[in-house]
Amino acid sequence: MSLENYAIIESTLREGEQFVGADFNTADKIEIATALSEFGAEFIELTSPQASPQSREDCAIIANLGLKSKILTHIRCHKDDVAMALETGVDGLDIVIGTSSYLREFSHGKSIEQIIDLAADVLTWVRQQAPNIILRFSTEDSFRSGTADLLRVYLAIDSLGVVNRFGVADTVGVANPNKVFNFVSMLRKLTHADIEFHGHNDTGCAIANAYSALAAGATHIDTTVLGIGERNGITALEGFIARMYAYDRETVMRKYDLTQLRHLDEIVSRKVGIGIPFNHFVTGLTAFTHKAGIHAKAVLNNPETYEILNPADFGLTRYISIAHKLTGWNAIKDRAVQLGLDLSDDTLKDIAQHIKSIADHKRLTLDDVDLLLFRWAKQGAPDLEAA
Ligand code: HCA
Ligand code: CU
Repeated sequence: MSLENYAIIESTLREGEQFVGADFNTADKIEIATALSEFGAEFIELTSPQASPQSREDCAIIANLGLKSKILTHIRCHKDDVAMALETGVDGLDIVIGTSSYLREFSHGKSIEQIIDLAADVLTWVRQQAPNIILRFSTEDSFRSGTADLLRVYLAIDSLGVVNRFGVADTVGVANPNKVFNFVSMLRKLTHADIEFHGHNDTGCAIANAYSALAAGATHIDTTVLGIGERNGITALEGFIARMYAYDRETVMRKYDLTQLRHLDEIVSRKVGIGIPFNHFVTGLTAFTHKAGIHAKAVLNNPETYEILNPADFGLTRYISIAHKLTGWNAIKDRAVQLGLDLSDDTLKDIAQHIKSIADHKRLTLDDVDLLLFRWAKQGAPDLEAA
């Protein structure tokens, strides 16, 4: 597969606004949209202008900021929503309608025939109103919809030739990479428009599912910063980037300014009142921390031994943790060199053993290790009983 032409539809200002902690005001949205554009997100998706008067105003404000990213808004399959969205000056409309039996029964109450008729009417009308608008049509809860039903809907819309992109949505996080691959492959063979994947992370597959979608011929992936969204969210931007970097580093580095990721995470985490999870992709506190002596030694010789992501490409640095019982003398030596201390290898091995024996009994900090190294350099081996 050749995955160079995918685009990110960054939905922090739409799906992300549905995260329980999110309550973005106009200034917040401008700051986030500007940072996303600087990062290089090809598209930014905004909450429907129908959601509230302020949402409507903000859509127009962001659509008119002149950002590099194209601005989309996410609306229901209604002409009223379309008309209001077109007035805001956005570049594209992401239209969605539910197709699963749950949504048909408990949400809008329409049959598959009615969905096709409504979608055909609305989408054709949009194309007449706005010949150049980017138009996407998506089925909510695609992976719990009958495949035959879904194909009927997509094929009927495809035959109209009015949409630029189809969306496939794993609304409840039920899909897995095989299912996504199979369905998107089938859609790719049978239809002509681009394909977008939107995947929730309830069962931990959102990033893998997005990758599978691309492998099967999808062209657009929905993400949010820190993965925020309904419940536990969707494909995290940082995780998706990490995945694509592991696949093809050059393409990712050419398309996006990776050094902006940490900044983006800081902005969003502050605004939604959560910390960046310690184990988050790329930006988490421990993402580039090495601990065991065996790892530390190899990483000091060649970081790639234990790193698929180079922290420097993200404007970040690696950290080698040395103040613990799994430490090794190579890592201690590296620290001694950083501190400007000249200690022989034999001495450093003794120091490492000494640290291990202390760490078996109490928690150490880097300051403790530094103190020990300074003392040892100045006074030689301490009286072990006293240490
Ligand atoms: C929603 C549901 C949605 C839509 C995705 C899409 C989902 O909140 O409206 O438009 O492709 O997960 O199905 O986010
Ligand atoms: Cu969603």
